[in-house]
Amino acid sequence: MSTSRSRILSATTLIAIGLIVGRAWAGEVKGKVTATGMRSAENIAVYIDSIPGKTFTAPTEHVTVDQTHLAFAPHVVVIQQGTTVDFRNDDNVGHNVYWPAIHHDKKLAHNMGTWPQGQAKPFTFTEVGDVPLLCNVHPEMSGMIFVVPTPYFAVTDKDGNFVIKNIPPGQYTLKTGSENGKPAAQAVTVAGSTVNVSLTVTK
Ligand SMILES: [Cu+2]
Repeated sequence: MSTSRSRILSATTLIAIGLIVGRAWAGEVKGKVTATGMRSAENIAVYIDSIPGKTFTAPTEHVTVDQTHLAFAPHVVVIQQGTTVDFRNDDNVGHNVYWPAIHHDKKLAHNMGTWPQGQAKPFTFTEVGDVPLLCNVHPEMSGMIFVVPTPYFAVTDKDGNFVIKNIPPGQYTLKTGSENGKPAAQAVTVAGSTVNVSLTVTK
């Protein structure tokens, strides 16, 4: 066997092993968001933007957004496009859930109505974008859902740290979404290990 032929064969074998092992080659994006002109870097959505030629099946598992102690909990949620959110009322007062737009598109405004304590109402988010949650009974209540096109996302902790795991190798665009800051974007290459990134979000 010639050297070049054996090289091609071993390369093919490596690719085959990679395909079989799959996740073993997956990497993670780890980083920190610095917030400029904002109160904190907490609760910022960080996600991999849509990948050309790739579609993802919507998850069957529901995500819960609770209304408890007169607040939306969690305050910020990131979900993959197509996810169903169960809006739950855990207070002994009537709440309401509505959003005036999705990604500034007022045609996508929706009012879920009001329901009693201990009950939940589902909604499936098929449109990508930010969904500002409000309650028309309590004007001080607010929350945010970021609907993103891939299953690769995270929310920053109180210090702005985040980690997105199990990302297949490739070149992607990392994006942010936040309640008060402008969206930030950055190119990122994942190659089967940890990629460290730092992002700045400006008000
Ligand atoms: Cu309320």
